[in-house]
Amino acid sequence: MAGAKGDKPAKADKAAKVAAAVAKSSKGRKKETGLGLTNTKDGNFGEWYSEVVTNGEMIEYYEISGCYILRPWTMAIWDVMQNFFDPEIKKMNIKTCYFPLFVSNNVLQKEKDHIEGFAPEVAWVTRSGDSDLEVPIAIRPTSETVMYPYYSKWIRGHRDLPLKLNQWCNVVRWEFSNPTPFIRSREFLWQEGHTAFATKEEADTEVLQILELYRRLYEEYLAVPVVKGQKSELEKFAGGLYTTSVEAFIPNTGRGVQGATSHCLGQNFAKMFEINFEDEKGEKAMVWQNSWAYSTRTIGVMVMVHGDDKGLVLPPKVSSVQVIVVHVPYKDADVKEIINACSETVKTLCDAGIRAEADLRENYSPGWKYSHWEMKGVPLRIEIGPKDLASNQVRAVRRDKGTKVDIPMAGLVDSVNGMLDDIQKNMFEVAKQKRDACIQVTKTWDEFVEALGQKKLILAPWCNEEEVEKEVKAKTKGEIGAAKTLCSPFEQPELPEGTLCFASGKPAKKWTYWGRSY
Ligand code: 87F
Repeated sequence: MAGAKGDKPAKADKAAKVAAAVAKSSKGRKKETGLGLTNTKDGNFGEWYSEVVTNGEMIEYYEISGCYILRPWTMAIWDVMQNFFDPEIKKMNIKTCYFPLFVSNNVLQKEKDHIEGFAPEVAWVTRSGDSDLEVPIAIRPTSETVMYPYYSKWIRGHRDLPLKLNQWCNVVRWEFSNPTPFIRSREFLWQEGHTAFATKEEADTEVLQILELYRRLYEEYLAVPVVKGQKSELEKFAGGLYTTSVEAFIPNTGRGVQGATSHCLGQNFAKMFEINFEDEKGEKAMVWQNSWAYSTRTIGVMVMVHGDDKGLVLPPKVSSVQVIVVHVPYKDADVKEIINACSETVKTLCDAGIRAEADLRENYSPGWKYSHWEMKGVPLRIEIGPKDLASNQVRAVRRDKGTKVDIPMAGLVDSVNGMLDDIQKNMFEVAKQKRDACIQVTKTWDEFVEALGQKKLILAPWCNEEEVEKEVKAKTKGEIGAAKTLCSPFEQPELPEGTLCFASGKPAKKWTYWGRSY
């Protein structure tokens, strides 16, 4: 991935920054590090991203390349998403399970045709202690081959169907290109759903139900606009029948990013793993299968879309702290009284179900705390000083817009709830406007090449031929990666008779999004 920071945090940079900040600190407080980011989102996106996730305390870099420590600030977001998604799939009668991390070579190879392209990414355990294992054991890169032998065993008759399982787990894919926290890491967390049905219709219906949950996860929780659509034959999961996805876009880099996928596997795996059942007529039939997943990549997309030059900007719905209360002590003021007011405020908010905390540390100045919590992306800051106390109000500052308002203590909960709702809405609207401003309709090859150079999200009429997509890929191959199809949106603009494919000049079959991607 071009334009994104690779492996190592710029340690030297960081040390220099801290030293400079300490030197600048007029009050000479040792801990005053000035905090700000050294890179801007527009200036050097890759370095900016790396700084945002580390300074925001989401990620710590680890000594093994491509592996990252997910800190509590990250896991709290993951928890909120899981607390939305898991009950939704349970309503669909999907059950939780857990299969082992390891796969034998034998079983992994069963999926040979489909695993072929992925083989270089499979990690193996070859030794225990000093002795070599008799046969190496693979670490799951995904769990089709782990699970489906047991689907074959468990499914006998039509009464065993549907079989609908989901597991929350880690997987390992030994990527070699440009590791990036959340977006491309060698180990990541995800949920993987694997379902089997008696009919294709049931499978088709579920594919879209799950995709809609993924859309809601992005749009309602992460405030990131996505496009629902179908992958091309070249970009779909080769083991399946068809792949649907939600696609996000990062305006700063001009790259699309596959947000989550929901596949209809058809009967390919049923054939390979002999997942058969006796139908109602007593005849032998093969199951229809789906698989679907979203991963910790979702969090990286959210950071890239919303973050700014002050750091993270978290949507209220997923932020582990929605309101940070900071006391502003003035000389001669009654500090105790201010601190009490802060604690009272936090209690009032927490009692109303708002995730609020106070930062009452005395060895940091209010200014330092403001930048600290801005860096961590907390949606709303409440400041309380002597003047606020006197007039029975607090000062509220929004992370998304930076706007400040005084709100009366009476009715605080309603005001804060209103502001949090508005921040959530506004973040989505702003992200959508920025995304939409990048969409470029192109009808000819020349327009396409120009738009690609301008980092656009391209919507073009296409003949839907695999050879043509391969040609486009080959012709746009460059240092920063080739253009490919992202998806054909389910919501198709009108395609008038006689519209031609932008690339081949043949009759166009559908509108498709194209671009570089992560
Ligand atoms: C890497 C190594 C080995 C992707 C891999 O999308 C195998 C694979 O099968 C592999 N990378 N895939 C495709 C995964 C398909 C599918 N699996 C279940 C999903 C959703 C969850």
